[in-house]
Amino acid sequence: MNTLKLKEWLKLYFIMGSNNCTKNPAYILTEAIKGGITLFQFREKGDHCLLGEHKYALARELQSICREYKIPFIVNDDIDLALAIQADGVHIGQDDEDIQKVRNRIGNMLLGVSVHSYAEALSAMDAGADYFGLGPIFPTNTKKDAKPVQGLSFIQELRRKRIHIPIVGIGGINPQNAHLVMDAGADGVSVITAISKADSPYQAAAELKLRTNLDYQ
Ligand code: TZP
Ligand code: MG
Repeated sequence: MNTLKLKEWLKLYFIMGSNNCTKNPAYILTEAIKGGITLFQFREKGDHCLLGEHKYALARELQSICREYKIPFIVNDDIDLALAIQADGVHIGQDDEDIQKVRNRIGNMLLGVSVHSYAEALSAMDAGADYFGLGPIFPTNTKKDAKPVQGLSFIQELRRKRIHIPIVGIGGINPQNAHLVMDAGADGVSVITAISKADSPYQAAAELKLRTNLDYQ
């Protein structure tokens, strides 16, 4: 897909599942969109997550909100779900289905891959990844099996090694530190709790938007 358009989509990348919310997920997503998020990932996993038809129903509900506001809707891990509801893309990690197989299954849909080393980055690119998720950049309590904190250095390393594929940072990102992620060479920031658990998801998204756009002015 068009790289410039993809980079626009990745600027403020909001991720959420029902267990990341203290308020209604549809309300949070709508507020986040009004605040300026540019892409949404449905990530229904971990303790007390929805399964089966309940997961499917929430996916459809959130997807229809994204469609109304023309925000791309990406599904984490669950390729069957993504295909069943014709999502705009999928995001997978290194422990999920083989990247090349996923690419073959999803055709032209957007494919994001989490990478933690230069070697993983090269093979994900070869297998057809459209963008990388790099993290955790800062400490986070949201992902129980997160790898050690990488800080900003891995983003800088990939850029130094002339990896030009779009990159989003993830993990512990908030309005105060988001600009550091952009300065390190990322195209966008991904956040869960900074928006999903904010008193005002609208305001949290708007503040993040302001910070991530600074370097483009
Ligand atoms: N992958 C690496 S860290 C993380 C994921 C899914 C969790 C990010 O959540 P938060 O709340 O934005 O720190
Ligand atoms: Mg995964």
